[in-house]
Amino acid sequence: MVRVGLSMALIAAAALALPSASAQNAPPPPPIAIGQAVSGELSPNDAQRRSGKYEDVYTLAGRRGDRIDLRLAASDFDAYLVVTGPGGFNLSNDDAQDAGDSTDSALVMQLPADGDYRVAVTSFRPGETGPYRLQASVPAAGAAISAPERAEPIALGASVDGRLQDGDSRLASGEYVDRYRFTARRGQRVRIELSSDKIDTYLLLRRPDGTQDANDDTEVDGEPSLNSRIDTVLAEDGDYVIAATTYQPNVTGAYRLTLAQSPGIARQIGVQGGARVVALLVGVSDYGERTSALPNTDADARELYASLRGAGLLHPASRLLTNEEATTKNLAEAFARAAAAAGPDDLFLFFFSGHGDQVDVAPGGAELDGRAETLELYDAAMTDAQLAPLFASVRGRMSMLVIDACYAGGFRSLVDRPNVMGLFSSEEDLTSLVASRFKAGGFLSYFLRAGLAGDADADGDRIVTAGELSTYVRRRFRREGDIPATTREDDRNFQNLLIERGGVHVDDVVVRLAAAGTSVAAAAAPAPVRMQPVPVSENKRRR
Ligand SMILES: [Ca+2]
Ligand SMILES: [Ca+2]
Ligand SMILES: [Ca+2]
Ligand SMILES: [Ca+2]
Repeated sequence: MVRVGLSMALIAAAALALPSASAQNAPPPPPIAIGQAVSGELSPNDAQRRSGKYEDVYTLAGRRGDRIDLRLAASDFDAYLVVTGPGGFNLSNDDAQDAGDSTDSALVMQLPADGDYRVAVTSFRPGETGPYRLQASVPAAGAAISAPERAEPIALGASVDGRLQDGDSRLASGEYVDRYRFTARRGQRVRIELSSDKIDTYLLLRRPDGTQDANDDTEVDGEPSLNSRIDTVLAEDGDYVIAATTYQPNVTGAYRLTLAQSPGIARQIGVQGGARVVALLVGVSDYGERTSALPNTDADARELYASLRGAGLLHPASRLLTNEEATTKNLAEAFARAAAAAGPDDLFLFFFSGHGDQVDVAPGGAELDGRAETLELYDAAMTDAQLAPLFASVRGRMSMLVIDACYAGGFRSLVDRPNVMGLFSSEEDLTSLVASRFKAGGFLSYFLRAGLAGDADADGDRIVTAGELSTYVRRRFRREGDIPATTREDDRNFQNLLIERGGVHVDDVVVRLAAAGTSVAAAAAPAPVRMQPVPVSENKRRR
C-alpha cells in the first residue's frame, strides 16, 4: 500500500473497495515520473494478481524514445517488476543482473511509443508483503537496455518442428532451451504439447507476472510417456513464454511443439451453463416471539436468490423461504420438491442464514462434543441429524450446503458422500457474527453471493470451480482480520470459516457463468463492497 501523500492514500483505499476480480473499474493508479522515488508497502489489503501476488500499480506517462532506469528495492520480500504499455510492450524483471545476491529488480527501458505505461510492483512469490522503494531515474550513460527474452512468435493453432542443439540457449541448470512467445487474452484455455521420440521433453510456461507452470511427463492416449503437456487457463492478458527444454542437461534432439485452443478438461467439458442451480434458500430475521430478531439474514437469502436469477443460473424449481415461511414443514416440502427436480446436470444449493444453536445430547460418534447443532427455523429448531436425510434425498451433479449461523461447523457431517461440498461460517463450537458493515446478515452469505456472481472466477474462464470459490471466500474472510467469536460458555476465540470439499475436486465446476459482457451477468454484479474498517463494537452482534 502506498503512503506517499494524501492523494495516493485515497486511491489505495479506493482500490481496496474492489474485489480482486474487478480491477477494471479501479481509479487510475498514481503517477511515477523520471527523477521520482516512491516508498510503499505491499500488504494484504492490496489488489491481488490472479496468481495471488499482491501488487501496487503506478502509471508512467512516456514518450517514444524516453530512457528510464526503474529500480525496485525491498528487504522483506523478493521484488518483481512488471511494465506493460502501448503496442504490447511487456518487460519484467525478477532479480537485477547488476545487484549481486540481492533479489531487487531493475529495468532499463527505452520506450517504443508515446503513451501510459503500467508499472506493477509485485513479488516473486504469491502472498509476499512488506515495504519497498521504487525509483525512476535517467539511466547511466551506456547502460544496456533491457530486452525481452529472445523468443520466436508462435500462433494459436500452430505446430512447430524444432531441434535442441549445440549453440542454443541453456537454462541455468544446463538444459538446452528454445523459447516461443504468444499473446493471450484472460480466460483463454490453451493446451501446449511438447513431444519427441528422441528426448525426454520438459515444458515450461511463464505467465506475464513471472509465475511459471511446468510439466515433465504426461499420459498420451492413456499411456505413460516422457512427453510434456500443459493444459491451463490463462488468467491475464499479456505475453506468455513457452520454454521447450529437456529433463536432463546437455541433451539435444528434435521435438514438436503445438499450441492449441484446449477442448477443456474432462471434469468440466460436460457441465452445462444456464438455469442449472436448484436452490433452496432460507433466511430468517424475524423469529416472532421465539427468540431475538437478526438484521439482514432474510435479505441474505433473498439477495442470493436475486443474484442467481439475474445471472441466469436459477432453476425454476428453486425456492426461497424467509421469516414466517421458513417452517420445518415448508422446509421438508421444499426439499421433496427439489429432490424431484434436481437432475444429473444440476447443482443443488441449500443455503441458510439465521440463528444457530446447540443442544445437549449423549456424546458419541455423530456428536463428539455431546452437542447437536441446530438451524433455528421460524417455528422450531432443526438439528443436523434431522437435516441430514432431507439433504441426502436431493441428488444432482453436485450438492452444496452453505450455513451462515452460529455453530455452523456442526453441519460438516452432512458432507458424507461424493459430490457434496459444505461451507460453514464458523467452527462447531463458535458463534458467527452479523456482517453489519456489508449490510448483510453474515460474511459468508455476502462473500458467497459475490463469488457465485463471478467474482470468484479467478482465471476468467466463466467457470467458478470449487477451488476458486473456496479460495475466494477464504481470501475475503482473511481481509476482515480477526472476527471475534465465543463459545456457548462465552470463552473467547475467533470466527474461522470451515470449508469441507469432501470428494469434490478443486477443478469441479460449481457454476458455469454466461459469457462475459452479457446483460444478465451485469445485472448480477454485486453492490460495490465498502472496505473502510469500522470498530468491532459496531459489529458485535452474534447470531
Ligand atoms: Ca526479485
Ligand atoms: Ca518428460
Ligand atoms: Ca456437535
Ligand atoms: Ca474459473
